[in-house]
Amino acid sequence: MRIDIITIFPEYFAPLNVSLIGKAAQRGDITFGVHDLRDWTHDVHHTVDDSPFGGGPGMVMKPEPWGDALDAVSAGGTDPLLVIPTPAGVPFTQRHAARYAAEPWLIFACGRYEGIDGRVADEARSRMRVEEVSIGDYVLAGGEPAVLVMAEAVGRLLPGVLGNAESAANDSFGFDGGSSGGPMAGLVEGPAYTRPRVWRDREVPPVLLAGDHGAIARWRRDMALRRTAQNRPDLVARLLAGRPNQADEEAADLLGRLSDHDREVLSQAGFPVSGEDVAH
Ligand code: JD8
Repeated sequence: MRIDIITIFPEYFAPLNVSLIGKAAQRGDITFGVHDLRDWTHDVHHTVDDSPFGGGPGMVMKPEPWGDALDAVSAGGTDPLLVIPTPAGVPFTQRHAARYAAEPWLIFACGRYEGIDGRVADEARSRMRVEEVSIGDYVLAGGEPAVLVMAEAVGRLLPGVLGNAESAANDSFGFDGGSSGGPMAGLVEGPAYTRPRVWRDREVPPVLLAGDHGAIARWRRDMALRRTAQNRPDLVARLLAGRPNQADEEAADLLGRLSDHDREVLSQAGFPVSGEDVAH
């Protein structure tokens, strides 16, 4: 996979040289190109911003450097997917990460200031696929941190990047690009434990030490259901209701995956799954 990043802070991406993603880049599983937007300015101050038409606070990024930068960077191949982080974008999810991981070439455009002149994305759409995404409902000062987040979420799904001990199949939110995700589909994970068996008078749950893998799997799913109910009631509601704009088959599948035992656990966690289901 090739990932190009256009930014006014190229040094922001030094972290891409370390850990999982760094090793993947060294192995050639991912090829990164980090480009300084100012290379496409022509004035002595390398100006990339100007005051907003219509007034208002802050500055807006000028279209010309962006147009020229995207021309140059996208000229290096065919059919890149341009991803523009913005707080106004669609929520970036594990489903996006899986889909992006199947792309041969991603270009990330990092805005700063109040954002990038709106014509840049529109003009880019005339010659390439463009997606505007947000990594969460909080305000960052620019797109760079969002690109670091997405590069890791995508990079770890590439073949060979995760060690064989790890696998994305058990990811929280579980969507590994398969039909509708792994066993943890729609749930967050429960807690994990390692040695020592006792720490500060706190014991590891005995079920994890007894070697009964069926009981361990059951216990882990119960903990995932309880933690999801506690921390992410929105996910449980989605699981139970399957919101209309969700791919029906995914909702139905997620719902279909709920055993009576699961429903009992959710009911005890305060989620009134339909009475008759729980009874029998
Ligand atoms: C790109 C400029 C800053 C945003 C005025 C603060 C993503 N989840 C997210 N939160 N914030 C961003 C994000 C923020 C950005 C840019 C992404 C480019 N800013 C602007 C609008 C309000 N300043 C993001 N993904």
